[in-house]
Amino acid sequence: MSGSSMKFGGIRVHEPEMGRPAGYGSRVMSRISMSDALRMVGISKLVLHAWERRYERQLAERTDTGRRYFTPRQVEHLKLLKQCTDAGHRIGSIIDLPPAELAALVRAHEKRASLAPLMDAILQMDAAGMKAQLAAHLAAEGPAQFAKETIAPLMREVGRQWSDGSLSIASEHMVSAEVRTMLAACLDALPPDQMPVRAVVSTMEGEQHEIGSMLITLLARQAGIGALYLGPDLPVEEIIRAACASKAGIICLSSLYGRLRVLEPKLVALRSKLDDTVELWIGGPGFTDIRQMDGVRHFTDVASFEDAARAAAQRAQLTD
Ligand code: B12
Repeated sequence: MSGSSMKFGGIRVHEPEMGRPAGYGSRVMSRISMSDALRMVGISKLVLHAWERRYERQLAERTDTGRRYFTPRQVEHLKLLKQCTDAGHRIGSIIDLPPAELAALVRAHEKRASLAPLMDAILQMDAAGMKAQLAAHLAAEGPAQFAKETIAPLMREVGRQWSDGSLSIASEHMVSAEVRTMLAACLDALPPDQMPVRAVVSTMEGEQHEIGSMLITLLARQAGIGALYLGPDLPVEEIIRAACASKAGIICLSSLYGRLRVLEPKLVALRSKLDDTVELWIGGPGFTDIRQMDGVRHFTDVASFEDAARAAAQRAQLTD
């Protein structure tokens, strides 16, 4: 073989000669031998062949003389496939996913694994252990990260185990109560009074899930919006009354269990009774399939909500 060599992950890889056709996805392709690649990924030749045969995929390249080799990118792809199968995903369900989605699956698995001790405490109804672990997460992560990266995935895991019957309703109630208490304390530590824009946050009548709206209240305050948390399950008239009394420029609603045929007419009624200057922001899984409505801003992710909240706070500061 001619061409130069370089180190990649402790393994010597070969740069092809100038003028050779470059492999897929890279202009200058490095070649990693089959044995080095399998060692780096941690799978056997048998497993690789089984994946390729069963799903009719070529996961490696071939030289002109028919020798199989991998590019660094292909090795990274294989590593992700391996990590996902280790995490319990069937290869058939992930083999066609792009690397970014595989990486997201790996991250979600790592998060679940890191929450395992907390889930054990919850399953065993060990209230003291659960509180201590939640407090440690809050201290290490700070309120916003704690809410987004510990509470949200934790509650999803609670929901998953609750619906497959492995976690009791009592355990779910215990963790929900503690999470509410902790989020309320985070809100107390960040009073909305001096913030430039006022908002109210709630859920519509019939929706008892309130942790999503508490989380949103906290993120809004972190972004500089003076958000008032009204509690869940409010009729349209009460939401309007609260928004007027607190001079809110934004009404923010969360839904986890929304039934669209119930939610949509209520949303239409709410919008029609509000002054045009009042913004209506909605988000959460219950609103996923809601049709687009004039004067209703639907957020499909938390990051865009935070951006919008920061922008609204900045606008208000400029006009002050
Ligand atoms: C705790 C809980 C309860 C508690 C709520 C306690 C409380 N005080 O809040 C109680 C016991 C009351 C309850 C009741 C019910 N629940 Co429940 N519950 C849950 C559970 C386990 C956690 C919910 C939670 O707090 N999540 C925390 C939030 C923060 O997580 P999140 O939704 O992922 O939030 C993220 C985004 O959605 C977003 N977001 C949320 N809101 C907003 C708003 C805006 C503006 C934006 C931008 C973003 C945003 O921000 C978060 C950050 O990532 C979920 C499981 C799950 N997968 O969520 C089931 C779940 C929501 N419940 C469910 C069900 C079916 C019910 C009941 C019908 C059960 C029953 N048979 O009685 C009732 C319905 C009650 C009602 N009418 O509302 C289902 C809903 C399925 C569906 N799609 O319809 C779920 C998904 C469980 C499941 N796997 O089946 N529940």
